[in-house]
Amino acid sequence: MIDQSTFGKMPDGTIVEQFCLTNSHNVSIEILNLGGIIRRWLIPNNKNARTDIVLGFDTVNDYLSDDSYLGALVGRYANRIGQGKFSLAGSDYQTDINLGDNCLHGGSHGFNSKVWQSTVLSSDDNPSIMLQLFSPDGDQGFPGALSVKVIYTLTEHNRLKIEYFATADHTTLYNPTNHSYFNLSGHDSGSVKTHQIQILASHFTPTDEHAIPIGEMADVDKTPFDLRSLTTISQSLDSDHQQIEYGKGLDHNLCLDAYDSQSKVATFAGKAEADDINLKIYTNMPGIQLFTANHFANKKGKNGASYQAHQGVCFETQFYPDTPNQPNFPSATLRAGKEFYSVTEYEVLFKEHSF
Ligand code: FUC
Repeated sequence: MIDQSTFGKMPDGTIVEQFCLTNSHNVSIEILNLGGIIRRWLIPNNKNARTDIVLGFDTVNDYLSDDSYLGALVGRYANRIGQGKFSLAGSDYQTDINLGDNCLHGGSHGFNSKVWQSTVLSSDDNPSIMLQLFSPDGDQGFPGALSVKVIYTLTEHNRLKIEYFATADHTTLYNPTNHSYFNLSGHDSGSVKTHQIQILASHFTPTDEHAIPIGEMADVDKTPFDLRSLTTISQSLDSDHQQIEYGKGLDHNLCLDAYDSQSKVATFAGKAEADDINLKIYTNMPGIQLFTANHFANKKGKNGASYQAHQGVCFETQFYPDTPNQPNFPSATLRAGKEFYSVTEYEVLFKEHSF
């Protein structure tokens, strides 16, 4: 089932629509056509209610004035490009610079801040919507006109399937992701430090102090990035490893060992004994930026919530950061006329409760 309603208005008066996708297990996911933002993700709990497992805001203005990309689709290039410079097919490019000396998440006017064209594809038991956006040649400094499409489907198996499609008229870069912050005890329940994470990655990309990769794919062994078995997040966050000190927490790309979209790449588990809820992630993208909301401080969230550091975790499936300047990283180049496709699925496992 899909309920469509008005969420608010952009400064120029454009209406922002909200689509609430619900399946027969009483799982609901609310998605805005502004930035494809996942605003609420409701899972039935044992208190005769539903837990909202993603951080979000109440108004369009809150989304537009914040720089944390809560729940949003990110593009053209998720994560950083060092100094916003790269060479592609014999030409040099300079993108918009919006974080220090670097380009973050596609520049100042990224896909997260645009109202996408929306179409309901199906409102049955696997409700699905399609969002489309046209990014002109030179948008934020990136080459080629790019047409992008994202399909969100909530399945009967409690998976949110996010499919990304794109084509360009000129060889360009494309690296999309979704920037949801998960907290399995509820968006307003404080720190996720006692949640657990598993990521099937034997390597990570160490960075300089500005989070730009130094080019290495380092072994995770004996580092806070060894999450190959289920690990309590505080173990990594409390480490005095220089990489953790740089970002005041986890803000790193892990290189997935296998990424064929069928195999699970990551698990996020709620607080032991308190939450009987788990998130499993599947993708065909080579990396995951694991980010623990390190800079949050009294951020005014939904329904009067106040978000603090480490109140949510992002699992941003993507190409590695700064790929265009790192010849040994998997390529994010999209050739002119070729079809880009990637898929990420977030599956929530919970005990079914009857209302
Ligand atoms: C993540 C991080 C960044 C940034 C942003 C809001 O993707 O890599 O450091 O703070 O989110």
